[in-house]
Amino acid sequence: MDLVIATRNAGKIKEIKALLTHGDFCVHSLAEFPNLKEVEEDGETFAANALKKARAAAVFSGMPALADDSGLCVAALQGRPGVHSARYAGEGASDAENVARLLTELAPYPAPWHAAFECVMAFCTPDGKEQLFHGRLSGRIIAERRGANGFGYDPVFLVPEYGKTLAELPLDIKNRISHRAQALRQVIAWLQTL
Ligand code: ITT
Repeated sequence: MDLVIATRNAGKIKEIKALLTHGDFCVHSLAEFPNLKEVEEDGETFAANALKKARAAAVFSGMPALADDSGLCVAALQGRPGVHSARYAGEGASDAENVARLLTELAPYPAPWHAAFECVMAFCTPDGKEQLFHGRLSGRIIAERRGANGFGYDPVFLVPEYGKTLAELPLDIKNRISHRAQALRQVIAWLQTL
C-alpha cells in the first residue's frame, strides 16, 4: 500500500520509517511533493492538527496519508507546551531553545516534574476516509540534558522504568515504548483489518 508520511520533522520520519518496515508499505515522504504548502497548525488539539496535515497531504498527493501531531504535556504547567511544543520558544525555535524555555518555566516548581508525551496520528485518504489513533508515554522532566539520540525534548524526558532519558535509549527501545510507536502500531493493525 502507498502511504505518504505527512511530516517534515526528520526525527519523526526516522522513527516512523523504522516501524513501517514491518508492514507491506510503499512509504513516500513530503520531499516527493515539494509544492505542497506548509499547513498552518492552528488547531487547539493534537487531533485537529493531525487531521489538517493528513488531509492536505492526501488531497495533494492523491495517496493515503498519515500525519503525526504530538507534543509534551507537563502537569506543573497545566499541560503546556502541548500543541505548541514545536514552537514553545517562538516560531522557528530549535530543539535546544525549546528545552531551555521548558526548564526556565519549570524552575519555580518543585520536582518531580511529571509529564507525558502525547501523539495523535491521523490517517486520511484522498476520497475522505479518516481515522484517528492515540499514544501516550508517561515520564518525568529532569533539569539536566542527558543523551544524544532522538529529537525535541528527549534529552530531558526521563523514562522511570529504564532510569534513562529517551535520548539515552536506542531507537529500537524508543520505538517499543513511545507515544508515536503506540499510535503507529494501532494504525498498522487497523490497516491490516481493511
Ligand atoms: P510536522 O508538523 O511536520 O510533523 P513538527 O515538529 O512541527 O513536525 P508537531 O507540530 O507535531 O510536529 O510538534 C511536535 C513537537 O513535539 C516536536 O517538534 C517536539 O518538540 C515535540 N515532540 C513530539 N514527539 C517527540 C518525541 O518523540 N521526542 C521529543 N520531542 C517530541
